[in-house]
Amino acid sequence: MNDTTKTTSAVSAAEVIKSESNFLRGTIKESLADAVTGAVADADQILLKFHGTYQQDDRDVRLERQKQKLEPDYGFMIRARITGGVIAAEQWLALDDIATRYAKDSIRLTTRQTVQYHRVEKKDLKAAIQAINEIQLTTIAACGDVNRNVLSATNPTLSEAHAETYRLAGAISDHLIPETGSYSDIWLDGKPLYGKQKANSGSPESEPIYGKTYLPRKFKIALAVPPDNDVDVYANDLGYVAIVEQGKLLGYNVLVGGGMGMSHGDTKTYPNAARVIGMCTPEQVVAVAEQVVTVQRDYGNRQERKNARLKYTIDRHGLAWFREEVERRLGFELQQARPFHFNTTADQPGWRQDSSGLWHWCVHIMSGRISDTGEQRYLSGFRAIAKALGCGFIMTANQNLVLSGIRDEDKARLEALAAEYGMAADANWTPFRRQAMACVGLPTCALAMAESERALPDFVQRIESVMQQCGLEQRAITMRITGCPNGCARPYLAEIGLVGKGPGHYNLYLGAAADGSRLNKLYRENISEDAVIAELEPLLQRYAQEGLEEEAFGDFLIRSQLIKAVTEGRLFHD
Ligand code: SRM
Ligand code: SF4
Repeated sequence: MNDTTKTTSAVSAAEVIKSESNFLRGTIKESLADAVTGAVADADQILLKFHGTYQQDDRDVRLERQKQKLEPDYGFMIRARITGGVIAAEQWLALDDIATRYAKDSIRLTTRQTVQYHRVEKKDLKAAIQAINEIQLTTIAACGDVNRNVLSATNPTLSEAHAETYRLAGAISDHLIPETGSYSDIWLDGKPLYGKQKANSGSPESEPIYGKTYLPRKFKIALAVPPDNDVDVYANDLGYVAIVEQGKLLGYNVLVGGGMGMSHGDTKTYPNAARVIGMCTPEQVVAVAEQVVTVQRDYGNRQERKNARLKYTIDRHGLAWFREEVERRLGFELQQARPFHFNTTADQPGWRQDSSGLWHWCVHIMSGRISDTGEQRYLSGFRAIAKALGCGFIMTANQNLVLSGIRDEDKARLEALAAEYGMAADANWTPFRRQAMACVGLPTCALAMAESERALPDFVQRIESVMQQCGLEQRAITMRITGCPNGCARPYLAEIGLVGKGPGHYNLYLGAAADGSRLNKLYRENISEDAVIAELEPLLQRYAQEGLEEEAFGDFLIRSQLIKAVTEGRLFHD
């Protein structure tokens, strides 16, 4: 594998590439025009991420192609940027059309409220990205060392606080979107990005917030409205938790330094749950985001990418220093944080009614994979529903889809369509199955060490059957699987976390809080799927016998001292 991010010089190679890229242009245009190969130049692979796309190859056929002396089967992953995951039926239909034309009839809902396409050929990349921009969505800064898609508590229509939170998520996203004109030059034939007055390719071009080397590393923001923590706010570099008292939105507690990524065997890397530093008013939310970003821009590690996330910057300098530095730049102090309480990280199943009387229906989708397979025709089904009902579509951070704004008289029609296309199965799913998540992993992810999305159904079925034997089938236990320790399905915040170590082998983490506020702990290392089940069986049996009413599995493991609590949101490997 090509590793252009390692270097022995003062800054990492990625920093040099950014700095010399002319605001992320590099030689992307030339790479796209080169018809001899399905790949792009090495440096352009780094730069393309800022444009929302990754070069990948099909790892299932990698060895075979090597033997045949063929170049890898290259394809591109494209990630859209969709604040809060909220789109209209027409936009869904267009996303569906893009999948059908360019991405092998498959849409993947991600753990950050957006969609990804896989296996897009280089020759189709520009057309696909253009098509996304034509529906007033974009891909800029969906990946790369910038602020990514901003998460917002699922469904803005649920309350006034949800609506305001969604509005603020959009304001943060717009404020932190890169200014570079390279995106419009490369993908949009010079047309401005949606929402921008003009394409910024003027001279001198500038990035007022980021500067020409952007951030040291990716940056993630989420806004939650208690009691739901459906955005997993503690996993983000910057989190906001709405403080609502007597129906009135007072402001947001500000959390910093969350992140999941670590490397096996490297104790200088670790997952972290974000910590509260104070509270701000709704009017201050965007300014706080800007200054948290600029502190990370100026103090983040630009030598070692593995230690470059905000969590490490904060740990090097201290939380108190970080708060003071942010306040100094803001010119005001944050207020004292207020108490809040989360119940769950899960999406509420089935129908939910908003204050205006409209209905919203959550369809749980295994790993967020939307395609037509056998009798389960999710792609066709959502297409039929979008055409018939014109409802809203909301992607959740749990890789599910909420069909939104349904009138009373359309509920039966929607249910009938869902049944017709084999999409109503989740009505009978156990809470455990509904909450289970896996990252994409093989065959597209270059970093996967073990199966994840493709292993999920089997793990779910086997653990579900143990739970059934113990009489636990109605208990909601979170389980998340990733193919490597980067943590894309946030496994370190799951009561049962499985993290790929090698083919067919996983590290087993246990004991996180069901509300997403406490990390789990490494329990067994490098064990097979059979061994995972064998380890879980006695623990689930004891939970069934000794667990208190309403006590979550993770909490039980800690109370009973089967797992020691992880203090201060940190993970220790002792
Ligand atoms: Fe992720 C890298 C997929 C959410 C932490 N992630 C990747 C790449 C792009 C692999 C690569 O760098 O070559 C994966 C592409 C796989 C593929 O074939 O599509 C990938 N990440 C995903 C998605 C699609 C997983 C999913 O199943 O939904 C999620 C897309 C989110 C989005 O729409 O923006 C996704 N990734 C996350 C999350 C969860 C979150 O943000 O809430 C995390 C943990 C939180 C965090 O950032 O700490 C996450 N992804 C990583 C990391 C580790 C970062 C670190 O600090 O060490 C990497 C590797 C890296 O950046 O070097 C990574
Ligand atoms: Fe790939 Fe690892 Fe992320 Fe899974 S957790 S998608 S294997 S980078």
